[in-house]
Amino acid sequence: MQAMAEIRNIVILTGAGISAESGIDTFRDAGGLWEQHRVEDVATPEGFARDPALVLRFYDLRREALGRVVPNAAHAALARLDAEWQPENGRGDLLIVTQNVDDLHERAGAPYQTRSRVLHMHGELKSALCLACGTRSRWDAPLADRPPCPVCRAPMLRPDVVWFGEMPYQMDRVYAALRQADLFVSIGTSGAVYPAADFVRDAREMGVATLELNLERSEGSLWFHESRQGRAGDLVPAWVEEVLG
Ligand code: BJW
Repeated sequence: MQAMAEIRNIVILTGAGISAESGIDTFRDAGGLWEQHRVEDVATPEGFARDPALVLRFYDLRREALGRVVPNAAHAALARLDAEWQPENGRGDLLIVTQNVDDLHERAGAPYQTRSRVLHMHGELKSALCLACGTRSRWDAPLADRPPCPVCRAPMLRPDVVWFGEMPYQMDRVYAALRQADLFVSIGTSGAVYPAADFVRDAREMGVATLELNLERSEGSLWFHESRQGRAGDLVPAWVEEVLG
């Protein structure tokens, strides 16, 4: 692993494991969301076409649950890193790419809309996508009662999240950041879903140092230069302390 002093640009990928200690279910762990629901029913465009009411309710419940959880020590540590790791402080660039649709990275740091260094590649619970006009709108209310789009008024809003078979958001920006990176860190993700699962191999091909922080060894662990096992709430603050030195 590269010496910390040589690291300027950092790309961090987060997954459901970083929000687990806040009380948000992961997908593939025991008792996770995919044990409670069939993926094909709630996380594919085909499932939505078959039974929109089921899918809208699934996401309404998860959006509502966000009001009952708060960011944990891992989100707080990344927010601190984000605040301090700035080119003008003699550090470098930072991009937090999250697969999570929750808003805990934002709530751990500066207020919504001012956060440009957190990228939600799988969309956000607090956003709605209009199937009629394509507008993405900030959204805090239920969608199951088919409210009208704030722009075109068509009652055709869906959760603004990325389902299987759909293209994740802002991939060009992710790959551009990886090309400039000195360090890629993956936190709390199983490495079971692509293209995020490939970032570690993409990074290595570009000569970027790679580090995994996860509760247990993941499907991608063997690809990382270093893999540390433990709870995100312990590992992430310790790693941020190391980096900020
Ligand atoms: C802790 C912890 C604690 C617990 N502390 N850790 C190549 C091969 C095969 C298939 C494909 C392929 N490329 C594409 C595909 C198809 C498909 C795919 O990946 N299928 C797989 C089943 C193999 N991918 C797609 O369709 C994607 N689109 C796409 O590829 O478009 C074409 C394209 C090509 C090239 C470039 C770009 C695009 C779209 C994928 C969309 C995924 N959507 C979901 C739902 C989002 C909305 C929602 O939230 O409902 O995204 S599925 C779900 O999985 C969600 C997550 O973001 C994602 C990843 O899950 P994550 O975060 O890793 O959670 P878990 O539960 O799996 O793991 C949690 C981890 O945390 C575990 O390891 C625990 O140990 C750990 N943990 N507690 C630290 N306290």
